[in-house]
Amino acid sequence: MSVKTVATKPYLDQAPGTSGLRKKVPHFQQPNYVENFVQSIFDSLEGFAGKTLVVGGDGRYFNRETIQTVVKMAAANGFGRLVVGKGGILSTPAASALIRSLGAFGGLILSASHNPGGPDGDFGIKYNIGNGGPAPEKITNAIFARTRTIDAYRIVEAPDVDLDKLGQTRLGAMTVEIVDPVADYRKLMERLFDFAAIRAMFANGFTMRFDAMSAVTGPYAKAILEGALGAAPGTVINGEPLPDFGGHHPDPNLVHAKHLYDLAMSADAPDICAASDGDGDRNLVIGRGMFVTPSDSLAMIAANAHLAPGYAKGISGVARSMPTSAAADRVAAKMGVSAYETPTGWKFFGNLLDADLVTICGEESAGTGSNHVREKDGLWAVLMWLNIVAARKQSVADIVRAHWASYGRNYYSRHDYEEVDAAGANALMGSLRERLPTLKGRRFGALTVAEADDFAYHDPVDGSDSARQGVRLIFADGARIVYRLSGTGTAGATLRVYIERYEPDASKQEIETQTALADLVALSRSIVGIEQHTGRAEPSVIT
Ligand code: VG1
Ligand code: CO
Repeated sequence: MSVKTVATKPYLDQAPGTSGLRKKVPHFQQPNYVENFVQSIFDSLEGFAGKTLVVGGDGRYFNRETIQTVVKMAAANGFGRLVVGKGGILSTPAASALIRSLGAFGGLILSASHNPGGPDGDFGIKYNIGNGGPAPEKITNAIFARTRTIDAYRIVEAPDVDLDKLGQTRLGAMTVEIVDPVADYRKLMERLFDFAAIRAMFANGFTMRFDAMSAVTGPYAKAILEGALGAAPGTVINGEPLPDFGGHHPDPNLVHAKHLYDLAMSADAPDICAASDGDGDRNLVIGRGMFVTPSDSLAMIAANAHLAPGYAKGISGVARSMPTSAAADRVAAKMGVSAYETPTGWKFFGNLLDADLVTICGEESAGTGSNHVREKDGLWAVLMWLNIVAARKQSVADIVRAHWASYGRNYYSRHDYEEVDAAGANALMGSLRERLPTLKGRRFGALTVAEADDFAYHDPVDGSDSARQGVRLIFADGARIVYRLSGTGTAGATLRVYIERYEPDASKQEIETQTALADLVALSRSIVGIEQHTGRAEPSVIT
């Protein structure tokens, strides 16, 4: 088997964002674009000779081609074993689980998550380390630096590997192993949750609809919900992963999964409706007549996790990303466990989980997870809710209302101004950052700014610092407006505005969310001049 060294020139735009490198498919299809990035990853790592690399993706367009490239480059760079999900499929949480159970050196996950796929859609490559989690900034910074100087990559000349045939083959000195993408993950879920109780609940007439959005979760959801748990056939819809997700936007939010929301609010709603995103790490949970916001879901899972066998001993702590509502903090305080606030992106939870400072983590962007892997996990969150409902023998709506009554409700919404002009968005953030010192103490109608800062994080485990992670305006009554620019978009800039207000009074907890937040929403626009800077009077997506 001959190893070729191929000369190449750097691309200057290969900076990993919130979750790996994400670009449009045609961008990735430029000559050597994938090869440069993959070689830069390998060049930034040490000590992997003879070790195992896990590779898989969400099945989107360009997944298979990229896997073939990775296989040949991994062999040329000296990995000993490459483990790939059959058909090139591995959900993000399943890849994380596999890296951990195999004791692999790391893994490459190919996905652009909830962004559309297809020839003109999005693609992405992310490196995960041996704990199963996204590489920390120290590594992603090194990878980016390498992409800017790279002058050659290594690849073996060999025919493509058959990704659809289970079993082992050899490529030079490296073993290539095609594995069932679901088996390992399913066993892990069986260990964490009370499958017998959930199965009995389905046998007694509990109903569910799970929309896999023609993305990666279909095979997992069918095997676990309809297979192991006995949910009625047809519970899982859009269960076949398609390279273009059927032309849909596989983002499980109230905009792109509106049909599910409408079903959950209808007269013949199932007991629970749920969905997951392109790569299977996000979740949407809607009980009959009751949407559970992701921030609330995190708090409620933290409060009830002990009902699941895998968490019966209790939790060590809870972490949330800074823009996520503070609902989980109240649970942690009452339980007497620690609460951490991190920058956006799952990579910041890894150290806290490894050090057992926290058990449960979550983000407002429909991500929840635990120490079972080092990624957020969509199906895990859904199974956790099923376990909680089975154990409490209450509806989702009753559990949510009981939680608000005892902890208070954090009204919460995120307003996204998507694909706006990048210069305008940067100017908005720049001028807001400049004005920060002058905002503290100022009054806007009934609202007084108590704190105004740019969030900075000091990692208590490795001592690393991450600055400029989002601007927070915190008001005297604890309400918040947070501004940050997305790090996952592939066109223009996306301004995210996060709005939150706490309501302890149980008689005022059933107001429609946008109504409850109306004053803050209006201020969120006027205070920074969103329309002047972006040309948008209204957000494109409200979740
Ligand atoms: C978004 C979310 C963030 C999440 C990230 C990756 O990032 O806000 O919470 O961790 O996507 O999720 P940003 O930088 O666009 O706000 V996924 O499911 O796209 O891997
Ligand atoms: Co995702």
